[in-house]
Amino acid sequence: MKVTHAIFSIALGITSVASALGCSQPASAEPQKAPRVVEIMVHGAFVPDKIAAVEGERLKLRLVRHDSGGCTKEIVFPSLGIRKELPTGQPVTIDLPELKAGELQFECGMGMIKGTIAVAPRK
Ligand SMILES: [Cu+2]
Repeated sequence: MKVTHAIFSIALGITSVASALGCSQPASAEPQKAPRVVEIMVHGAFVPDKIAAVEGERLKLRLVRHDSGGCTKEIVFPSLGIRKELPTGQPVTIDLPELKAGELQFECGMGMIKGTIAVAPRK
């Protein structure tokens, strides 16, 4: 009898743990789409240097620099006030804010190498 009771308690315990885990997912009021990951290779240039996007989209840029020249050691988004160092061989991610329609420029720290994110207006 005692054993039966113990087993029942354990079973009950497992059930409540399982249901607690099931509820641990945060209930978001407005489900946001995960940002789109765009890989950019940096090797004396940004490859690709033209990226197409749509208004309201969120991008996560993943940059890997392969060269070690001074020019590409930084990436700058002048209009967003973003400046990031690009250590050679180390992936760097940049989360961009929701994109506005138009052309978003990015460049190296000296403004010599450039790239563009062309953001098409949403219909
Ligand atoms: Cu440069």
